[in-house]
Amino acid sequence: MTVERIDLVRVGLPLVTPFRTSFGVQTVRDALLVHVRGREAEGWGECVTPASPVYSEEYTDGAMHVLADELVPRLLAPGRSVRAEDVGLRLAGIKGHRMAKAALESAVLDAQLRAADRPLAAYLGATRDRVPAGVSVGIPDGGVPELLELVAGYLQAGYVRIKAKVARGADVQPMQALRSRFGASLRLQVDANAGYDPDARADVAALDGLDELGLVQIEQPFGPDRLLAHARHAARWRTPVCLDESVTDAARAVEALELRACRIVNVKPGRVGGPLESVRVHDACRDRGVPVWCGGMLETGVGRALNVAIAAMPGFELPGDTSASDRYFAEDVTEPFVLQDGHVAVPQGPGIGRTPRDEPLKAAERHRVDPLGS
Ligand code: OSB
Ligand code: MG
Repeated sequence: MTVERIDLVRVGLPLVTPFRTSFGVQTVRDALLVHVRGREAEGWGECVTPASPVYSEEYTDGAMHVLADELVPRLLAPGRSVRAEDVGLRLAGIKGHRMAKAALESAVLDAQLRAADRPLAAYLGATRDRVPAGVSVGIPDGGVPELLELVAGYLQAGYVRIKAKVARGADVQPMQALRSRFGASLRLQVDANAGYDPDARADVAALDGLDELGLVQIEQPFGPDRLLAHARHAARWRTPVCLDESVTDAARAVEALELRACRIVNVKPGRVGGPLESVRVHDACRDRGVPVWCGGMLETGVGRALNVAIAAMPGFELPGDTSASDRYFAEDVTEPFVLQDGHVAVPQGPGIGRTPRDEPLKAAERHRVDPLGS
């Protein structure tokens, strides 16, 4: 792919429902899109950073800065040619900033595949043309009654499993309420976003209480670096532990599995540094018989298209947070993803198979940077 121009496009999309986790509440998706224009084709990638460094160290202003001042200049120049397969190595001199790197690698990969008229799912070795959709439900301000109502709506819409966010003081009781309202057959899992202390008695008691509820998994109870703490408690629980924040690349996934810190891995292309590292995480887990599923970061249609293609690979044995666009936004920047019979269709067009439309993109645009000054 021969580069001609690149734009970093910051967009703000209001969420249809506020999204509260153990690390705070989001009401707007503050997203950063990377638009690469090459001689042969254009490509899009989404940087999934939140506005503040609350999920990991990364945040959108920082990503914008590191992309504009470090990553883009190392990788691209007008007239220079680049392959997605080389992006990781070429950017390895910059430490961390995986979400920013992932956005760039995704955009280059999209352009490269569009130039070759090849769908991303085929490139990734996907084996499905649609993927089952779960939904991630925040902690509602209205407490248990609002949670029950939200979940009823999602089940009515067809979502095949519910992931509920939990935090100190909003854990066992609301999950028990979901069990009594929707019964033992509800596919229910929880995500703590590292909100618990493995050495605090009250926290461990709450997690032990969740372990009684027949959950599909408990996601990231403790801090990202606490692999041994995860292993210690996972050994006592019957509910499988899944790691999200802890798994920053394929090597870390292998370490977590060898330490028995988890039995399930959440794959997010942003968190692991790109689509190609996501494939390596998938392959490492598959070799070990460990199921993976595709997480989400409230992506617009650009990041969602990547996630849905990734979720179509054979090791993705559990439903992901690959929800339909209307679960997040009244109007997405791309053609929306829709829920059909509990599934979303894997895009079949070249590259990621979705392109931001002019009108909604213009309406959502807040700021634009042209790092090559072209
Ligand atoms: O931990 O999976 C997470 C959203 C933002 C940051 C972290 C997480 C999430 C979600 C939302 O759970 C999943 C989705 O995109 O639907
Ligand atoms: Mg998570």
